[in-house]
Amino acid sequence: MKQHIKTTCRACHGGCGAICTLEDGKITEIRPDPDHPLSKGRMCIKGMKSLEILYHPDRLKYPMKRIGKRGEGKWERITWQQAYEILAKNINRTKEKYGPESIIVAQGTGRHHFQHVPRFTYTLGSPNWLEPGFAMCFFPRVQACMMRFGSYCVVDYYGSVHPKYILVWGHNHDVTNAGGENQFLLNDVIKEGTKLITIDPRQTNLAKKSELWLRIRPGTDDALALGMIHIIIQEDLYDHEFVSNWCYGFEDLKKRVSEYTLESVSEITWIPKEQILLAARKFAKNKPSAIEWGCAIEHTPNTMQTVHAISILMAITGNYDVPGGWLEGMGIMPNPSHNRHFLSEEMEKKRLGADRFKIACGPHMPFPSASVAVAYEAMITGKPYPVKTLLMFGNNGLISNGESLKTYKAMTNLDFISCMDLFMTPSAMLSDLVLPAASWMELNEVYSPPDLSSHTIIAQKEIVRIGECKSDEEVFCELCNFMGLDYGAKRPEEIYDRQLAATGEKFPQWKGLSFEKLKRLNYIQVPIEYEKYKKRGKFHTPTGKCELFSTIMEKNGYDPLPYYEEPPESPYSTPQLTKEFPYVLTTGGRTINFFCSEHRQVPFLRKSHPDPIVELHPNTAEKYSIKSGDWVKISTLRGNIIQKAKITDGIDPRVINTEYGWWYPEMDNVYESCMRSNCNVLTSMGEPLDPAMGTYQLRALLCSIQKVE
Ligand SMILES: Nc1nc2c(c(=O)[nH]1)N[C@H]1C(S)=C(S)[C@@H](COP(=O)(O)OP(=O)(O)OC[C@H]3O[C@@H](n4cnc5c(=O)[nH]c(N)nc54)[C@H](O)[C@@H]3O)O[C@H]1N2
Ligand SMILES: Nc1nc2c(c(=O)[nH]1)N[C@H]1C(S)=C(S)[C@@H](COP(=O)(O)OP(=O)(O)OC[C@H]3O[C@@H](n4cnc5c(=O)[nH]c(N)nc54)[C@H](O)[C@@H]3O)O[C@H]1N2
Ligand code: SF4
Ligand SMILES: [Mo]
Repeated sequence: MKQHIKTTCRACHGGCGAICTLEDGKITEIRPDPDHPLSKGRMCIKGMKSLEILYHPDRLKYPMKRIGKRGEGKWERITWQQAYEILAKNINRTKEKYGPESIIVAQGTGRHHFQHVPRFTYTLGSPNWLEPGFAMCFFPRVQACMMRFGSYCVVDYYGSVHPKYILVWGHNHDVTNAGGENQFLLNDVIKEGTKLITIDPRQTNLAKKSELWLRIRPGTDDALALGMIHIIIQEDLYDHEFVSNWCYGFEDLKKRVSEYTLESVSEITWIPKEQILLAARKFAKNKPSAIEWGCAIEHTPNTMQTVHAISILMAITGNYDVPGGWLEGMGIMPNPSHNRHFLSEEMEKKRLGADRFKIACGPHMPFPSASVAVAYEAMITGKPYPVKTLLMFGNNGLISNGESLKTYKAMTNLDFISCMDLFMTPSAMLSDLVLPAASWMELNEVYSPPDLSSHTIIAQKEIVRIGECKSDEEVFCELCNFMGLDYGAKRPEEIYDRQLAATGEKFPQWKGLSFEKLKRLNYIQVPIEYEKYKKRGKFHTPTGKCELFSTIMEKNGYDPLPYYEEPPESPYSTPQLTKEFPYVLTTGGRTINFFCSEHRQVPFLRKSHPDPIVELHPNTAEKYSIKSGDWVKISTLRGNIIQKAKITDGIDPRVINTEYGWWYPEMDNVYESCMRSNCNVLTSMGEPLDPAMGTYQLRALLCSIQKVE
């Protein structure tokens, strides 16, 4: 008998509605759900091809312990009971010998278990959970919005009014679809007349669809944003009503941006003056407008101020929480408790990075994590204290952390590493224990999109299970219960029920909501309201205003107003390096086939994108006799890799772009697999780091190229 089960794809950050056909205990088809309120009958290729993930012969199916040398690839199948015994023994040994802070729990980018990792870490007694994104991805944007508006906000694709213009800023949204379903919503509004202005060193498809493409020098986005604010104030294009009634610190801002003249900004960013003027005017004069921003603006040591500057553009143009602008969420569902009460004040202060990066790691911030750069340094040096145990849940740090050679050295120094994943990744290969993780068709979860600004709750459903895989949430519950720790739930569904009960308390129409009920309904929504600050009479900030001058930054010892800082490795800050490394490197620039370091082993996805691609301009290629399809060696001060050339005039002749996330599942040798084409061999986790966030340098570095003969 065939059953058609509605659920939610989570093969990326997003949540597209999917219908899975179940026949004789096997899923035989995945198709888009036409009734889904957000994706409305669309899915991308990764979602559609997820059966190749689910039933892949190389899926990890059982817990396994290492029996050979680290990285040698010799494993023995064990039971979950034995796996929990090994975990408990190593966790307890580390705690007794070095203290709980010596244990690090690492996860990856915004997956289903994101909020459960801090809960698990704090239940173990350690303050140190981390994610290779976080300070490098999304969290700076979240923090900037929290400090400015008291809430995170997203582009409003959801009401009847659409943005007139969207500034697509360091974001390749119709490929990377930050919230998954958003790629479709963006393309819907474009069809209905929304115009784009794209700020990107590469001429992406969105840049081609744009009225204006600003080919920015990597790492100079803060200067451009400050320059645009300056133009908008100077030409009196700002929203007087919003600024005078609702903003704090306008005069200070005005003074600060006066330093950023059109001439100087054009020189810094390599963007012609007339284009900067046009972009500022079009954006400010057309209301409503919005900004779609991506992680490209969060990969330099001046990340926090860059993100601050860009978010100010939304504030002074009065585009906050208006139809077709940036939407403040309805707060439909609270996060699960993080069990933070298990951490003493002293332990909070011990979080790696807490003393330096107050906004990302500070003991008094609402959602702090440990600093990746500080944690990996501690694994090598034992300072400020020894780090001995690394528990990874959906994290392929060898590929996604900066400076892979350093990550490798740090990991090989550890006493114990466990890794829970779908596949035997390079990071899993270096571990002592591997645990099989469930994919999106195999687990129960509640998810509330759009991310952090939500008005929808969606149920993800366990339909099948491969081997003995489990969801990360189940492992957290079971392991803590096995160890006699008070996790606060025997099963993850108890936690979801509590979150959904809180939804029912806030929105009476959903009183009595439970996970079982949500599963039957598939999704629920609440109506969107706009200009909520007017009804409240205030913003949720210390001054009650929209803070152009951030009192939280000031209180923590940082500049309350944004400023530009030249990238630490650049033609201007380190001219002595340009002889050996003449090009500006950027990394990332993702593709639709792969999500971060995933999917290189999925046949359909790999076949249509078999090799890592480095993009360079025809004039640059000609200098080195490089033709399209040639292998190119790319080098920086940290190391070198090879990727295949794509020659395009959609990039500045002085700029090189490498793809991110590459390793070769077909190779047995860990080192070779993760060092040959992984762009993080080129990047840096060293100083300087962003003073507020601890962000390191994944983009805007100097490199050289050479044809591989
Ligand atoms: N140079 C450079 N480096 C970058 C970036 C860049 O643009 N340039 N981007 C950065 C950004 S923005 C981010 S967010 C990080 C991302 O870094 P990560 O999130 O660490 O990404 P991955 O390397 O893909 O590792 C995630 C692993 O989780 C596994 N996985 C998937 N689903 C599950 C699950 O449900 N449970 C478990 N246990 N495992 C699962 C996948 O198979 C994969 O091996 O990388 C950062 N690194
Ligand atoms: N298909 C797919 N989807 C994904 C991912 C994936 O790997 N694959 N990764 C997920 C993750 S973790 C994240 S964070 C998001 C990331 O998604 P995006 O935020 O879109 O990140 P990227 O594609 O790395 O970079 C976006 C654009 O920024 C440009 N860029 C590079 N350097 C600069 C710069 O200095 N300034 C400016 N203004 N632009 C620059 C690049 O050319 C690129 O076109 O996507 C998520 N979704
Ligand atoms: S965009 Fe993301 S959520 Fe949507 S189908 Fe693709 S992978 Fe799945
Ligand atoms: Mo990310």
